Amino acid sequence: MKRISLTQHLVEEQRLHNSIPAELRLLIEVVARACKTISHAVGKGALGEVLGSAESENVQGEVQKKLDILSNEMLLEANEWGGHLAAMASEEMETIHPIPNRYPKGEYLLLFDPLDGSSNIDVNVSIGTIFSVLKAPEGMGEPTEEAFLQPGAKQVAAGYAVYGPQTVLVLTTGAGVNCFTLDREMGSWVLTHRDMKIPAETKEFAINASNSRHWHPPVKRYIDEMLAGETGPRGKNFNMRWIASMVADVHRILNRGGVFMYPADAREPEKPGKLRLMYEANPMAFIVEQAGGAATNGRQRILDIQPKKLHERVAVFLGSRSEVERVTSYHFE
Ligand code: P6P
Repeated sequence: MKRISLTQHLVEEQRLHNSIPAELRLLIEVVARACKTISHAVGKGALGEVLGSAESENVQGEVQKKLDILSNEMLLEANEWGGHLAAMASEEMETIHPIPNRYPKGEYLLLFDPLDGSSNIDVNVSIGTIFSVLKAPEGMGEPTEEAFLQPGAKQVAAGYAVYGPQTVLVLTTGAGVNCFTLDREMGSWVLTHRDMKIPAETKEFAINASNSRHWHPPVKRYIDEMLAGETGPRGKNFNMRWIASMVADVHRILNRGGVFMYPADAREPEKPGKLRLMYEANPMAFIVEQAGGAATNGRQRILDIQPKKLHERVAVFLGSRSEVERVTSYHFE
């Protein structure tokens, strides 16, 4: 079958679904190009003098890796001159980043986790970039943080790159999910998986089991039933995977099914979970739903959550629809 490039795909999507206006297509192509440069930097590893800590902390209070900062700068520089954005927001920056006045401004807001899975960088385990695109509110003057605080259902595009054995880019603009593989010799993104669908049933779950003594009862019940295997209430055996890079776990689930969980737990009752709503949970929830899966915080659809703060956290249950519905139902019993 003749393979097509990201550009040809986006043009065809615009023709078929009228879902990718020219400015959004430019935005996606610019982000995709930035992911290529991040992939190149990540791929150098120790040879690129980019491993290790940057001796600084981000707004999350996490020690930043050099590559966290480098990836963030690559995305800022790639996106600020194009005229397609009003502002950007990143896990690595406390406040929003308005487009500098020397450049034209557009109607989109771009949010990203420039390098997700940082604890895996120095040990050569897959990491990635997650991004989310919103439209700036009508009549917005100077961009404000409030302009970003839209429910995930308002996203016009979302995607992630995985920097692993292959470098892949997974993308949705609301008309299904497509996956592109980086052809390193040509330097181009090639469509390799069209209209991905998550299997409704699965035998695999992903959770950091070292937190199990802190889990709330619905999660404990759900996991214990799976651990009981074929002689237990589920009547089948399950397998577990935890890569500690959300992009890698979600990509596996997109390909072969599964359920990914980062629940709230008893350690910090006021903390609703570890993952961030705006640039981790929302883009992944959009992609997962577009692939026929489901994504909740244990009680409601993630895409329906009204954000209150840019860096707010949320509990995440996402993946094969039947499993997400089951574990969510346990939260109401
Ligand atoms: P833990 C990476 O830091 C991340 O934000 C996600 O990519 C990943 O799923 C999770 O945190 C891993 O968390 O507590 O298992 O290290």
